[in-house]
Amino acid sequence: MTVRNLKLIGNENSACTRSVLMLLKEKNTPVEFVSIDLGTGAHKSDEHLGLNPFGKVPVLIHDDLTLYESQAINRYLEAILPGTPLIPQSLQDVARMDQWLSVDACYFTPQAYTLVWQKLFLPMFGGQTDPALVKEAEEKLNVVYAAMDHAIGEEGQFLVGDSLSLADLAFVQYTDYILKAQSESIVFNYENVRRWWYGLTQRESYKDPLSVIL
Ligand SMILES: N[C@@H](CCC(=O)N[C@@H](CS)C(=O)NCC(=O)O)C(=O)O
Repeated sequence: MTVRNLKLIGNENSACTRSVLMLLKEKNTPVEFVSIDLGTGAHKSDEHLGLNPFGKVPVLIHDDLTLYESQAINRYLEAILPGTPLIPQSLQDVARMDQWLSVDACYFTPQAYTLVWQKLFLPMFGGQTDPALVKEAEEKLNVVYAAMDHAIGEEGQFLVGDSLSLADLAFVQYTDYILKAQSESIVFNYENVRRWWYGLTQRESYKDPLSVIL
């Protein structure tokens, strides 16, 4: 079964958008893509706020469904698309995956966003990095990466079980930005996280997520 008429509204450089594109690439599913210019504030227009009242990307439109929040989008796409499953089989592993998705939403992405904004983007817009905010975010992210290191384990390649799941997709893109923001020590302090990262970066879905765009 091929699923057509998927439309994704996002930005090519947005971590949350890329997480969805990565899933689509894992499923070899093409998508119509509408690029929103975050620099000009197009995501705060009345038109976009009508799709996502929080003024963020990405947004998925499929038939009658308009859906925001990248992890909700990924779960929906996982449910409707054929291909290798990205949800584990055992109930215990599903519970572990859900735990990591919650860690992502509560402890990881908000801190990663602060760190990346402060170190990478604010200076581009002429602002000044606040070292105290960076320090706090790095300390909190250290706790997350230490927990991830433990979950991956000495032989492991993935956060849950022995195959890629939605949990891995939730952490890849902001890890990329954390590395670009030159906070690599908080990622690479951890041997198992380092192996996890290098494994994921070998995947076509990481190397070329934009190739699913029609
Ligand atoms: N929890 C949301 C976060 C969405 C989000 O923060 N998107 C960013 C791009 S990664 C955005 O739209 N930033 C623009 C802004 O905050 O003004 C998700 O996973 O979709």
